[in-house]
Amino acid sequence: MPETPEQSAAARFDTVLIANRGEIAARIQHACRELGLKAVAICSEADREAPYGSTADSFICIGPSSAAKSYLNQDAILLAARLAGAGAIHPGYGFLSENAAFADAVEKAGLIFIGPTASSIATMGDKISAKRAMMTAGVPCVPGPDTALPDDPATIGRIALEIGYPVIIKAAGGGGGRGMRVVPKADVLHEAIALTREEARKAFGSPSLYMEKFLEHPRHIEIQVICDDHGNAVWLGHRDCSMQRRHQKVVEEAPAPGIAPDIIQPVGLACVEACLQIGYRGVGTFEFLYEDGAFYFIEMNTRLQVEHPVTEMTSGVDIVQAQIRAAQGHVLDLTQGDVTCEGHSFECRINAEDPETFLPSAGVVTHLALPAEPGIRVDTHIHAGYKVSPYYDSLIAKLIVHAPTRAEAMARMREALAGTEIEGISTNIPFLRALFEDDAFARGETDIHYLEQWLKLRRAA
Ligand code: MV4
Repeated sequence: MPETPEQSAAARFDTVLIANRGEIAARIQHACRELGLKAVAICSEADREAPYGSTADSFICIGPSSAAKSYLNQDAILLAARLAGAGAIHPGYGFLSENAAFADAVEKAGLIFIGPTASSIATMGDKISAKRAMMTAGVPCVPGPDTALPDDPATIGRIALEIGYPVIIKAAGGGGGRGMRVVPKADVLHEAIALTREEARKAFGSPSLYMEKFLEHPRHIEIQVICDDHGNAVWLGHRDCSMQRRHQKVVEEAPAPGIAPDIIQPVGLACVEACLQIGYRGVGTFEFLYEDGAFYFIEMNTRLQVEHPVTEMTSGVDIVQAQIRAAQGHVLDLTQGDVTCEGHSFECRINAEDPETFLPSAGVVTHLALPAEPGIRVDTHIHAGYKVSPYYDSLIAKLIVHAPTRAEAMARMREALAGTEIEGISTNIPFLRALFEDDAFARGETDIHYLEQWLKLRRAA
């Protein structure tokens, strides 16, 4: 007799090892506790004093401060999971979260990887196979072939002419802004191909490249999905993540301003259809460029993302809990008709960095005050006396606000930023305060280049 979905779910796991650090380790631990699951925290030597270590059911130091020897050490993490009796591993974001070999090793060790299958991760990790899967599923993509560029220069030249200059050359193994080169016109095409191929070979171990139309002033819009193991998938709305510097997002918001529900709706449904076609499980994000009223798929992220809270605020869905429940084998407890978008949400990433040079700033937090008014959420692992380590990402807190309208949410973020005091280290708070006074941003008139241009003008002034 086949098990019902609920029967198969019951036995899957009751203890989760959180293979991450910082704010997301704390966030995942909260979700585990609320689901009645035990949480195992791990740390490197630099994170021995991490506050979420003392609130976890077990806390295991797995290696030295260098991430390569700790948070990226697959064997050490699997050993810790075995020692602590964990039945599942949550990878968070970064580190091993999109490593297909790790997802495979977790499953081979008899544990559940809280994420999609290794095969889904591998398909989306190869940006050409990802694009092919999306085109097959009817997701709108950037003009250009869903196959690798051949070696023959004449054929490459014809492909570029057919797309129309400017084009962009991207490495199949790249993503997130790595391994790409814009080609403005034909006379520099072959040089650009040769350089990008060599970089790709070195950085990703594969010379495979593809070509797209280069969009000059798009916005970065993404769609959040959640899927179960039983053929159910929903999209939870969209976010605008255009406010970025050097491919690092700084401010995110939901919903994306100025995008009418009826133009995003078919895109969201196409994402859901793609999930069903590829047998996707858990949470995922479809990244799009949006220009002149049209959406163009660029990449899919197969992990929980830093900016998931803005979608939690507008949809009311706890995305981390939903992700863990999907990994347990539960049937998704919401249908597309249940999903709503209420009000507006912003997230500011608070980084320990010099506000002018953007160099990481390590040291002890000597004073900390955080806002706690209604409509304000702070996701952080730091406290007064916390030592910010130079070893890892500089993200130390996320300030998240929710209000009925975008203008009210902006005002609430100004209040939240005014109520945030961090001393002892430098942070980007002064810069975020200035950004939330910017008129064009307030009007929603930004694209992926806006922040870098704004910084340039500010420096010149
Ligand atoms: C593009 C593009 C313009 N046209 N593709 C950068 C990150 C990676 N996810 C894809 N990226 C881009 N792909 C085409 N066909 C411009 C970018 C891009 C970008 C995209 C999203 C957010 C910020 C960006 C900053 C610079 C370039």
